[in-house]
Amino acid sequence: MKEELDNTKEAALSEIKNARTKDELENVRIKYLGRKGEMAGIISRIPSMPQEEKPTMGRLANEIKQLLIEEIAKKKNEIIQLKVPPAERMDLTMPGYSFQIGHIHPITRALNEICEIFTRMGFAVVEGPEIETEYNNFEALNIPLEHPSRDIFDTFYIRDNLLLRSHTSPVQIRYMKKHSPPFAIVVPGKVFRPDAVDASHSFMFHQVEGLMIAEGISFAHLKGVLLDFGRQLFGEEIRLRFRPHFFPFTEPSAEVDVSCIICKGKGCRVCSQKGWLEILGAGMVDPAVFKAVNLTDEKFTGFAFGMGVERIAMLKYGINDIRLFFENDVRFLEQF
Ligand code: 2NL
Repeated sequence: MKEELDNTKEAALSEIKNARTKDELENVRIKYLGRKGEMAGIISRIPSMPQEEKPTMGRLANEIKQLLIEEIAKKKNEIIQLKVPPAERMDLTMPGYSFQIGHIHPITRALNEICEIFTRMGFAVVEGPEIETEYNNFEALNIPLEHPSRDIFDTFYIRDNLLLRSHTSPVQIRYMKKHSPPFAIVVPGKVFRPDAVDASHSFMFHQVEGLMIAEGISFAHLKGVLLDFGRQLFGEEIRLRFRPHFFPFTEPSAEVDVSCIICKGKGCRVCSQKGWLEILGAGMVDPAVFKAVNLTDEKFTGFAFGMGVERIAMLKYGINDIRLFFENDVRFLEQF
C-alpha cells in the first residue's frame, strides 16, 4: 500500500504541475481528493489492513492528502496571478477584435466645406447662441409683430421675449452692434422651426448665413461671391439664376438657383424637369436693419445671404430624406 500511495502522490503532483487553467486544476482535485477519488479509494481499505500497519498508513495517507491540498492551492494562485505564460493559457492565433472608427457627420462635413470656401475668400466664421431674444430674431430684422412667422405656433418660445432662433441672422445683428464696417462674416449653426417632420422638413436644421458690409458694396459683389461659391461647391461648370423675391431684411432680394448638378440643366427627376435647383436666398441689407443696429453712416452698404445645410448636403451627396441625418443609423452614417 505504501508503494501505491507514493505512485498516486507522484501522479497527482505531476498533473497539478501540468494544469493550465482553473478548470483543469479542479478536475485534478476531484480525481485525487474527491469523495470518490483515488485517495478516498485507498483510505477506505485501511480499516481491513493488519492492525500494526494501520497507524503508519493512515498517517502517510493524511500527509499526502495535506500535501496535495497545499500544492493545488499554490497552483491556483499561480494561475490567477497569470504566472503561467499567456501563450499556454489562450490561443494567440485567434483573430482580434476590429475597432469601429468614427467619422465626421455628413451635415458637419457640408457645413465645414461651405465655411472653408468663404474663409478662403476672406470671410470670418462667427457663432452665437441658439436661444435668442424676440428683438434679435425678429424686430431687428424688420419682421413685424403681425408677420405670420411671429405667431406663437410658428416659433419655439422659451418664455416671453425668449425663443429658439429660427435663423442664424440674430448672430449678424449681435455682430453689427459690436463691430464697425468693413467686415465679411459667415455664421453657421442650428436653427429651429416647429414644422411637421417629413422627407424635406425638420424642426431643427442647420443654416449658414453670410454678411458683407463695406463702402460701395453692390448686388454685383453678391453675384460674384455667390458664383465663386457655387463653382467651388458644385463644380466649375455650374450656372446661377437669380429670381426676384421678398425678404423683410433685404431689399432687393432674390432666390438663387444652381443649374441642376445631376442633369446639367437638361431636366431630370431631381430638378422636377426644371433644370434648376434652389439653393439659397440673398439680397442687399434693408435700411431698416441698419437702423435697428444703429449703423447710420449711409456710405456703408452690404449684402446678405442664407442657405440650408441639409438641403445642400442632400443635393451634393444624393440623399432623398432629411430624417436620415438625425436617426443615427450607422448603416446610413458609415457611407460618408
Ligand atoms: C434663406 C434666406 C437669407 C438673409 C438670409 C440677413 C441677415 C441680416 C440682414 C439681412 Cl442680419 N439679411 N440674412 C438675407 C437673405 C436671405 O436667407 O432662404 N435661408 C435659408
